[in-house]
Amino acid sequence: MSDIKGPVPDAQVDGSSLRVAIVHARWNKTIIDALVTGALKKLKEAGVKENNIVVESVPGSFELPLACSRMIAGSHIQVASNQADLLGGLNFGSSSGIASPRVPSRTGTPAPAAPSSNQPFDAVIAIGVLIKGATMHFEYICDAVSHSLMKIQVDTGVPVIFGVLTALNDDQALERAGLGRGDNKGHNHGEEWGLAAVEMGSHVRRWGTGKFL
Ligand code: RBF
Repeated sequence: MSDIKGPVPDAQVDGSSLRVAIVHARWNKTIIDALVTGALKKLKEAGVKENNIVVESVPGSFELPLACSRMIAGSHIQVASNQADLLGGLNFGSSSGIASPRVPSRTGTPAPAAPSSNQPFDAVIAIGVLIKGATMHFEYICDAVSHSLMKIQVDTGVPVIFGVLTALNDDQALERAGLGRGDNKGHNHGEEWGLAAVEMGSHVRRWGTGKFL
């Protein structure tokens, strides 16, 4: 029987011009590693360049919202400081008082490829694995993290992909990372998160220029 769950893939996703961050928790690391691998696989298949992918980690899922928020802000600061460095490298001063940008020599070594940090993140994938324990921790963290991640994407306009498994037991989590212990290995949802990042990053760029299908 075919699986009716999950999105119908958008055949047009092209990530070749996108910059994407993954931030993952380190609780339940085996499952996390599989999910991150799945997300990376689909990002690369969709054309996202290796040097346009940043991977960071935090202790647990509770730390994911702050990490996403600061990484989005930091990527804008990175762009601004790169632009300032670039302008600083141009000599606009002249003895006549007339600004004259220095023309780079044609005989010198070719300019290096533009650094990937010259654009802010188009999407951030937040990956965590929360597994219910004996206390109320699970409920509080799931609630706080899911609401905060949604708020960050709406407030910043940068897609934040919800890559947080909220499982009632180990097997549920393992199966959602394609690591099921029984006959059913399940499916690695990290793959959908990678594709969702590319699709949403592309949409938001296009919508930002006032272009609609
Ligand atoms: N972090 C996770 O990412 N997944 C978990 O299943 C998880 N369970 C936790 C259970 C308890 C009792 C505690 C105290 C923390 C847990 N954390 C978990 C860590 C949490 O997200 C966070 O890193 C810490 O609370 C420090 O802020």
